[in-house]
Amino acid sequence: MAVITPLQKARLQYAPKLPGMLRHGISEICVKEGEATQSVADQEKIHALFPNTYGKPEITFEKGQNTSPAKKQVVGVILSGGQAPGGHNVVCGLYDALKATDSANVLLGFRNGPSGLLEDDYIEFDDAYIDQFRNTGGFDIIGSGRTKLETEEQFAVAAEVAKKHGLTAIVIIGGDDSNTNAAVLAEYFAAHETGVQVIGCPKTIDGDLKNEDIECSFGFDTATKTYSELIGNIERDANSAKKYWHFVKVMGRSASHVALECALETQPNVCLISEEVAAKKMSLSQIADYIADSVNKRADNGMNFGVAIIPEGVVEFVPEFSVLIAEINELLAGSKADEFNALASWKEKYAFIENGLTKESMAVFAILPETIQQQLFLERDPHGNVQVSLIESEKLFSALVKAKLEERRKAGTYKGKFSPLHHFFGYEGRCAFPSNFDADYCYSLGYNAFMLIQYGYNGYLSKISNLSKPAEEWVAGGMPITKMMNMERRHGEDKPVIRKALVELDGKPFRFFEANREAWAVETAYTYPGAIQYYGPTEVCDLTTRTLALEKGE
Ligand code: FBP
Repeated sequence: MAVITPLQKARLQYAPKLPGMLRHGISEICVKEGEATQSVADQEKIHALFPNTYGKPEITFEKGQNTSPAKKQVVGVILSGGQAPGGHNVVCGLYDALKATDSANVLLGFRNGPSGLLEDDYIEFDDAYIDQFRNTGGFDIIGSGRTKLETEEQFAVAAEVAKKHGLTAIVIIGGDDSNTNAAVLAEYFAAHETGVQVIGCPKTIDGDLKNEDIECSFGFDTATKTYSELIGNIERDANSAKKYWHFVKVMGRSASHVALECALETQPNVCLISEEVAAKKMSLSQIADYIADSVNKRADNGMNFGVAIIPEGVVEFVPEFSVLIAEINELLAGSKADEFNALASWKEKYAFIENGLTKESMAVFAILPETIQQQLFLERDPHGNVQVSLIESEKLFSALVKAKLEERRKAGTYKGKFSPLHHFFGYEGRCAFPSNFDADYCYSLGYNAFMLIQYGYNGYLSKISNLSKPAEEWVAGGMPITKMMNMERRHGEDKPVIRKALVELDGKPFRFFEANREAWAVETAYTYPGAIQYYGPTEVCDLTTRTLALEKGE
């Protein structure tokens, strides 16, 4: 029998807060339909691809007589993609609403992501099973996976499985790609008159599934608070020992929302923002100089320590580095990889590389530390491409900075000491106990998803808004997923996809950071957010992110 820690036990008892309008009991929730919607771009193309689910109205729930038709519901739920704190509460909220409506309703959980639906691998939830997972982190309630539901064949299998169980709806808890696929599946089900509805829920710690309708994805709050706690602790250690420069890489795949939020929470000396690197077309050398300037100025003031935050995806945003990666992929395509691997020494391999790269890319390659150079040729994905996300960019930048400082030392402009340490925070935050915000938000998303099902909606994303206010004032409803879509080039084809949100350089969170970073680069302006608090005053326990507060003008 697994040991349950005191915090875990206490969290199992926590009653998540619902939006005020969902607190009256299921029989007193009515729906208000808004205007018909349009996709954010490429309206004609998206309409043509989604003839049955396009243009539907936005939904808001209100207090009033529940007018949904009585119908036994058999709902399937899937957790898709990377873990994000709060996923269990989405399932719990969905289960509670479904059972509160009719105890004969059934919730099935398909195991290990979308593949569970295709393989008909599922469990049927009951109170005893669900109760163990309330307010806990992780996706281990049913597991998650990254199989994509995107082909007609897969949809046909999904329809068969749905028919076998008499499913009335499927809830897909996922990021932008998974919810794009949810929209395509919803359209397929509608076109084939299966009677199965599909509802999505916005998940990802990366924070890149947001738009004018979705204020934030769940998990971002807890993950960034967890990383910020750790970064704050490191800052305090740095400021105590005064001898190390810490280079901290944080997850977030492409977008820098996680890095930016952590910077707003902890006020480090440096934080790179990939979107800015791309906009300014910064080279590796320019980025290294930018960091070295902070190291240099602080050393001039007797502070040979500091903290720099590096977003996971930054190297892909450095134009010259992207070209280098593309050339390496080309250089090792097909049988050329075997030829390269057969070479016995790094010296021979280096000559092969020198021969195959353009002069410009070779110049970029040449300034990389040897460990990173070798990493570029070791870590390949199943298609043979360099796995950029595995590049230890925190080590790359500290090595480049070191080289810059040596040049400055020779020129007599730097006299400090530089001892770098490296960290990568990602998995540490993805399964943390959800903050009260994520526990409440996720439970509400799941509860609300069931209301959308009960009222017969298909192809909608569960939407809870007004999130910077107390939960009582949150607004519950739904938005057609097609509203968030545009056409993008993917694998050589134009595809309808939910537009991914990168950090906006004219947005309030970045602007705030930009206005303060020069001072933070030189001073020691660290802030220490501390651990997530679950019990205590609301101003400590129910804090949302700085990003959300700034976006909302608070
Ligand atoms: P999702 O987009 O599926 O939410 O995953 C986000 C993420 O945590 C990224 O931040 C990270 O780059 C990636 O997953 C890591 O994936 P994996 O766990 O498969 O290594």
